[in-house]
Amino acid sequence: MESASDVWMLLFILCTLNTVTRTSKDDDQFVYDVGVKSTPQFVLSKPMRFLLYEVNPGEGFNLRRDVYMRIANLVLFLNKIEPWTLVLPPWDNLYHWRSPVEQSSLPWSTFFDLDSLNRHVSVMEFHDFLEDLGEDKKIDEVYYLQMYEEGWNSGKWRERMDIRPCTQETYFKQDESGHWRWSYWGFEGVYSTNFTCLSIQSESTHLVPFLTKNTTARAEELIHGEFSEWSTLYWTKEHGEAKGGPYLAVHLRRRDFLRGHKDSTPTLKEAARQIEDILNKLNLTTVFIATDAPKSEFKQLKSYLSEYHLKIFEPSDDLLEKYKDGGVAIIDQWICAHARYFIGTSVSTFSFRIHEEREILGFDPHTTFNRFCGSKTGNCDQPTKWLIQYS
Ligand code: GFB
Repeated sequence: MESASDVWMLLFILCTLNTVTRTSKDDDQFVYDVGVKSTPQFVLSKPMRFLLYEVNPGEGFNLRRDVYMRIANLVLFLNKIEPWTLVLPPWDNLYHWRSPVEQSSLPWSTFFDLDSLNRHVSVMEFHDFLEDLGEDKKIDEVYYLQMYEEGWNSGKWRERMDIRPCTQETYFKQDESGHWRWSYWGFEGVYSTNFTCLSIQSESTHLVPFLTKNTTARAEELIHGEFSEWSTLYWTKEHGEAKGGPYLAVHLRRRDFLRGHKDSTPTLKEAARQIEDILNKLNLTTVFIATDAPKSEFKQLKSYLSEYHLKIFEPSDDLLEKYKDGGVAIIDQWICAHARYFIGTSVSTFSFRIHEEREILGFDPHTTFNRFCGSKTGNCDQPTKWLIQYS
């Protein structure tokens, strides 16, 4: 999907646990129990290494899902060389989560099926990882990824990485004993003994040589570009023929998008005009609205479309307590994914994930890869059609 490379500021946290023990023998492959919870068995004999990451604090749920895929693919490549487990960063009071329910330090199992994630690469929850660390919650190394101070230099993109002084104040602080500390999503007592800023201009999988050799040499010299991040993802069935329920679904992003993307985000009146147009073309009368708009804006939108049936998903208090804001967002996305036709908001990763679900479900791409046009433009470029390649 859309490149998130400009925003996936991450910190990598590396740790090695020497708790791998052999548990059984399968032909000539040894199967190892890695000594940690929620982690599948490995067939490698080297000690397990752990990769933990974090994303810029202000980023939202779907952008984080995108970053997860990038890091998971990095771990996939790391595992070709030695056994690595991806430690999942807890979900902690995200900026966009506004409901009053408690949403701090949430494990990934709140929203995702870990067994499914484990089928791609070995993952574990942060709290399980800490339990395995024991009393001394020491992490070996922290790399704080930053942009090059001088930008792209020659103005041309080229892969490179260098250990550099930190270009700005980071949220890691060193205590009197020299330990580097940060809040670690509300888990106390975690620290690292090494903290390094790494200027980076690179695709995630190009970190493989750096992480496996763990060198402090100029890492760009170690990079080679033969890996395609997605080359291991393939589909063997044919494209489906999903039709969807008899409703139009839209994802209408508001709030920070009205400031950050004001040219491509429509006014409510303009959105209503575009919704009405499509409803008439499709001969439909019902539209499902997924939105982060405040209630007052939804009311206003409704007033512009009074001849049609406008639906939103409003969870009861019990459901909200159970699913939290992240779960409610997934439900919104799932309803959008099953509509006859979908219109999203330009550059929203929330909309991109709906495109992806619909493409997987087998909808005609013309019913999926659509977006609202901003008020000024009238008509606009539609989203790139990221189609599954079936083999
Ligand atoms: O998902 P997300 O990364 O998508 O962030 P963008 C938007 C968040 O806002 C979601 C809420 O995770 C939800 O918490 N939200 C947005 C919604 N639309 C809806 C909706 O229709 N229904 C529900 N239930 N919730 C990026 C952010 O947002 O936009 C960045 O990740 C930054 O932090 C950037 O703000 C400008 O790609 O839309």
